[in-house]
Order: sequence, then C-alpha cells, then structure tokens
Amino acid sequence: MAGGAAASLSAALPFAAQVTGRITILDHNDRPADDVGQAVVWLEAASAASAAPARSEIGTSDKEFSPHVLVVRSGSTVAFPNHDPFNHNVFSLSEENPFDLGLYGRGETREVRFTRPGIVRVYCNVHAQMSAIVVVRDTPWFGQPSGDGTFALPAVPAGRYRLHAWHERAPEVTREVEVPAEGVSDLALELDARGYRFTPHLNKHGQPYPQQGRRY
Ligand SMILES: [Cu+2]
Repeated sequence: MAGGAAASLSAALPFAAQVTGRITILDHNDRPADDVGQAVVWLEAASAASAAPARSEIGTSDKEFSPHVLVVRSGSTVAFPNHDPFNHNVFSLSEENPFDLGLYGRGETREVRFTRPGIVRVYCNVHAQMSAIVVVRDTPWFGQPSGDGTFALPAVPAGRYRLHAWHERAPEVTREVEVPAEGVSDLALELDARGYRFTPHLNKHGQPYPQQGRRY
C-alpha cells in the first residue's frame, strides 16, 4: 500500500477507461451464491491516487442495517440514521476504526469518519442480529457488483493494478491486471464461500449477547 505523499493521477484522467468483469461466488453445495451483490471489488495501484473522501449512509430499519455492505474511500464519513421506533447502539470493535455511537432513537443520526483502511465490522449493542460491514479502501477505484455479479469500475487510468474481490463469507481473491488506454472487459473472478462458518459476534464489551429477554 502506498502512503504518504500521494501523487495525484488526475493528470492521467483523459486516458481513463472502464474495467468491467463478473464475480461469481461458489456457496455451499457448489451452488452460486445469491448475494453476490454484497461483494466488493477494487483496484490497487503501485502509486497512490488522490480522491476526495465522500459522505455515505447506512440506515437502520426493522432491526437491519441498509446497505449491509458499504465500500468507501478512507477519510470518508458514514452517517447512521435510526429509522426504527426504538433505540439502537451502533458500534465497532475493529482495530482500524473502533467507535461507539451510544444509544439513540428514531429520527436521530450519528456519524463516524473512517480514517484508516480496513474491513470494519459494525454491530448494534442492543440487537445481536444486526450487522454491517464498511470496507474502507485507499484507492478511488472500487465498487460492488450488481445482483448478477457484473461490475464496472469507471475512470481507471491506464497502468498496472492488482484487482481484489472480497465477500464476507469468502477469502479475498486477487489478480494482476494490465489496463490499456481502451480499458479492460470481461474479467472473471471466482470467490469460494464453501468453507464459511457462521460465528456469533460479541457485544461492545466483548461479551456474548444475552440469550433471553431481548431488549427493544
Ligand atoms: Cu439495534
């Protein structure tokens, strides 16, 4: 990962092209996963490229985070508006971007700035079933596939990259990609989720959630 003095590649943008492809995920019983749209793809370049951090949102409705997976540029701010008529407590124990937004109710929004790259697992301290993932990347070329697995990364300057594909149930897959001025299409990547096993996460105190007497 390049860091420090980030050289701007904006001068190369007139030559930027599109990189497209398709991701498939092999799930249990060797079937293709139906949630391939929750995967993330990104291009890693040898030199850092500057891009403005953005503002994004993960809302809570019916005790679910939406979207479930979000990819952002490092330095970006994510708001967590609560649309439910009861309290949530959004938190992360991640090494890169730990936070605890505390309890807050309907109509309230609290936000977090994700400063360091990482795969940040986000939970609610009240509702054990709630989970989201913020994939924070140090590159401007990232995206998520459509429901059929196809993806398109626009405005990629010609050059040599490492293409990464990730999904929460599968080990990350990478491959080297040479992007010519006219772009690249039809890249195929397969993720293998067959070895995935669900393990319950802990609450913000590092303790198991209560099994009974679930609070609202
Ligand atoms: Cu909650």
